[in-house]
Amino acid sequence: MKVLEAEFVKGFMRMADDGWLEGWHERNGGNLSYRIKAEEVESVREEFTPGEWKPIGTSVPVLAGEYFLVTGSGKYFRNVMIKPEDSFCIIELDVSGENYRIVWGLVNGGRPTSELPSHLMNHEVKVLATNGRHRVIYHAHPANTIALTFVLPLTDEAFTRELWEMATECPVVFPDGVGVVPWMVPGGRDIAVATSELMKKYDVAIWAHHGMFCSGEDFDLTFGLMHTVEKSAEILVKVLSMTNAKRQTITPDDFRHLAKDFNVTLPEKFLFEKE
Ligand code: 2HA
Ligand code: ZN
Repeated sequence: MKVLEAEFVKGFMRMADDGWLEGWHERNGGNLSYRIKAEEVESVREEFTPGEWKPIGTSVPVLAGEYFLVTGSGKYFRNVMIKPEDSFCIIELDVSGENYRIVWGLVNGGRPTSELPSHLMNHEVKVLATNGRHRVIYHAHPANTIALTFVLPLTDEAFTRELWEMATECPVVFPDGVGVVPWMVPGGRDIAVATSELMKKYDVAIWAHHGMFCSGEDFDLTFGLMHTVEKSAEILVKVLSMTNAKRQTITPDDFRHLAKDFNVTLPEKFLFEKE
């Protein structure tokens, strides 16, 4: 089968385009990766033309030999639908988990996303934490979430609690909460280490003054997670634009009742009494 005819590739492209349409991918902002299933790799292998091995910039031994769909560095989400083979690629990791090579795509040259270390370190953490269920890592620049990083304390507790309060579905969609990474230089190993540490506990990591990372099992769940967090952030931005004092909200006991009925566990550290 041709790569562009495969369902997993169509799903990847649709998700990228959905993010573009949401306004989360100005210029070359954001990046997306998918850990390809073995049978999916076999279904498109006939089109592979392996390039040179190159260093990843970090070490991900758990992912040795795996294949990933990844957006290209400097490429625009806006172009994924019309120029797919120029905008993303399939990479293969070597047996050490320290090098990759492009086997398909980026036909006009280029390399995988500048955030490849963060993507792969997040994938490695999630393979271990979910027994291989999570396959999608998504990074975008959604404006409301970013705006909140200028006004809320940069703590997991503050962000999780405020986002949960803004929409009843939130504690059900991300019951573990969200993590916050303070401002750091993007693109390197340090921010990748900080993000993947948070991904051991959460499926969402917010990068202060930059954007968000989400992890999930498939394209629908991962896009839906980013969408839910950003919608909640939008509501909080609207509320804070009207007043800095909520007249009423969802209380810690309300959350405990919700948790019981929806069969989720909400960590008590997020259900603190507010001053
Ligand atoms: O340009 O979003 O974080 C891609 C990015 C870098
Ligand atoms: Zn970014």
